[in-house]
Amino acid sequence: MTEGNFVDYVKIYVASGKGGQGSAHLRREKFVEKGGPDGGDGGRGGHVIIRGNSNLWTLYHLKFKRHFKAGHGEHGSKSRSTGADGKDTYIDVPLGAVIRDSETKEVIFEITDNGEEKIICEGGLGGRGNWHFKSATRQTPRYAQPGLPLQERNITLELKVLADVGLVGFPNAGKSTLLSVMTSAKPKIADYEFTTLKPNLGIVEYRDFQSFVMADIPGIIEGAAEGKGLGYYFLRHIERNSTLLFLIPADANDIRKQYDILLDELRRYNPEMLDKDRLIAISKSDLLDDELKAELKDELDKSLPIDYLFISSATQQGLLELKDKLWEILNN
Ligand SMILES: Nc1nc2c(ncn2[C@@H]2O[C@H](COP(=O)(O)OP(=O)(O)OP(=O)(O)O)[C@@H](O)[C@H]2O)c(=O)[nH]1
Ligand SMILES: [Mg+2]
Repeated sequence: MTEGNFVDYVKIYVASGKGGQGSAHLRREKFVEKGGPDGGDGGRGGHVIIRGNSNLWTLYHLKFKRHFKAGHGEHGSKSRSTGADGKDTYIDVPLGAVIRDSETKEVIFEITDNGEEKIICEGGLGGRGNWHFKSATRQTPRYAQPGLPLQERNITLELKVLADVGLVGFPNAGKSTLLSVMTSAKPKIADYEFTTLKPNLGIVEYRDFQSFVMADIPGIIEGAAEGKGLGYYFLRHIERNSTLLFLIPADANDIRKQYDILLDELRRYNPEMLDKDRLIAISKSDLLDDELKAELKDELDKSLPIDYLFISSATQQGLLELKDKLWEILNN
């Protein structure tokens, strides 16, 4: 079974660090009679900070680590020496991550920019050392402030925007194979239906270091919207894709009919799915010889209502053209 890398929802526990305690040290030196207070301040506890990272596309990296704690501030010490601040903990998230309070479900904030940092739990302030409390009437205060306590909470991270291109097709259409040749993702591929059980994401590198994300989901069959096959549950993963790439194999009996069935399942699942940009790729075109291809082309030019192109993951035929076309659609 393929283990999907497509994680768009995680619950985690975060806790900042406690503030360090202020010191109540009294200076004592051999020949100084009243040394006086010289206790330094405690350090601040570490924050837990959420940071946007444009190289991330899913929350997969957070799936197995559920607890994030920052370091505690160190205590102050003699000679007014301030304790070190606790270490901040960073949680990197993809852009478009929405952070909610798990209990109230309220949105706390959203991360939209690369490098953007927001504190989710503030570290406790360090306590002040005793020398701050020295006054005319109290020359040797023997107390200092404790550090402020840590903050903790359970939060939910959710992705709003996941991928740019979602692959749609019947089982065995070659979706996972296409993902494996266009990206570095390594989904399971096999000559039987429902090889893919969980969605997979890959990053398609485009010219000039630009890229877009492609999502491979389990095959859709007629009746998917009513729960047949695996289609229904996974359709939600392409709900957020801006563009849908329909994959229909060159050896399909009726290409137009397959397209109509797929489209109908999407519509029944959620009519808004039809608002997305669409493109058809005729996969496994290496199965056609030139003559067959010309014949099919004549037919498809008449029967298909939207743009299509011939591709083959096996021979790489049409893949550059496909990239260009997708890029053009995504940037319009
Ligand atoms: N000849 C040829 N065969 C292909 C091509 N692409 C995929 N196949 C074969 O088609 C079969 C199905 O490929 P998959 O990529 O697993 O298909 P899928 O759409 O992901 O299937 P599900 O995960 O079951 O929905 C495999 O045997 C592939 O080797 C191609 O370009 N040419
Ligand atoms: Mg597959």
